[in-house]
Amino acid sequence: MQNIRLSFTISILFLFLIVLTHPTDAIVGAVEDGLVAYWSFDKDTVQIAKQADDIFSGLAAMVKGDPELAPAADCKVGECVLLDGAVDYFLVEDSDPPKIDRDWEEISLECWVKINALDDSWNRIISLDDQPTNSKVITLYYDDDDNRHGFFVKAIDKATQAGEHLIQEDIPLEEWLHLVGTYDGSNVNYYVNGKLAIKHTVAGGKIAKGGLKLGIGDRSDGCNCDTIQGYIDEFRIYERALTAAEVQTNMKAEGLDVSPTSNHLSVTWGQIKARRR
Ligand SMILES: [Ca+2]
Ligand SMILES: [Ca+2]
Ligand SMILES: [Ca+2]
Repeated sequence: MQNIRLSFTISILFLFLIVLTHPTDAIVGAVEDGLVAYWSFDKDTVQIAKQADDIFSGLAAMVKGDPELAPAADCKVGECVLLDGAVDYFLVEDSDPPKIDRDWEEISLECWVKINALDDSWNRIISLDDQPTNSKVITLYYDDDDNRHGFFVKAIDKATQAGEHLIQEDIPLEEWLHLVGTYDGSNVNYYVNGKLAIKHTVAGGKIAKGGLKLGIGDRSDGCNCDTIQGYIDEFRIYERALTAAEVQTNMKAEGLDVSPTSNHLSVTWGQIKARRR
């Protein structure tokens, strides 16, 4: 009896050891504090002729044009989407209660992108805006004509001055770039591959609600004038300015935080299962 009890105890200890040393600990999860929505563009979240689902809060991005669901081998984390520069983009209108058309005291936009080719002026990778009014703009964008890329912020009468506040060169082509733009009501930071690439000030305060929509791959009103040719993966939007350290964490992230303190275990365990398929 003593022996059975001892071996039982040892088995339990081994089980604990296995759990503690399990490789899931090695998966870096993206920051969840302030996260509003997250499009992984993994295949189980995309109906390519219809919509792509945000797996964090359930927003739907409606498909416009004919983007493709790209295989994991061509993407950064799981599958992603490929836009051809003609019409293709995703439109997020909103939900009830609103998650997009609301006051943004602070904001961060984050994604992986691989641009295949340049074409004329403004191209919007991600754009939160009130087009066609155009009084509020938050966008990760690039501009071939003027050889620029960066994080553009316009809050009513204060705006980024493209000629001085952005990186004055074309966005690199045919390589995956991790881009993050953060705005805290005055400071605008643009990170490329985990490093602060340029910063400037737009003392515009909050981005106020009213007509705000989200475009992934074009302006929110789908002008077909700011489309991109390339891949987008792992798009996250936050209601606060991420820190430099958090930007680096997110660059290494595959999915969301799986730590026991996470409030979203159901989502994250689902993702782990998805990753192991
Ligand atoms: Ca993905
Ligand atoms: Ca197209
Ligand atoms: Ca150029």
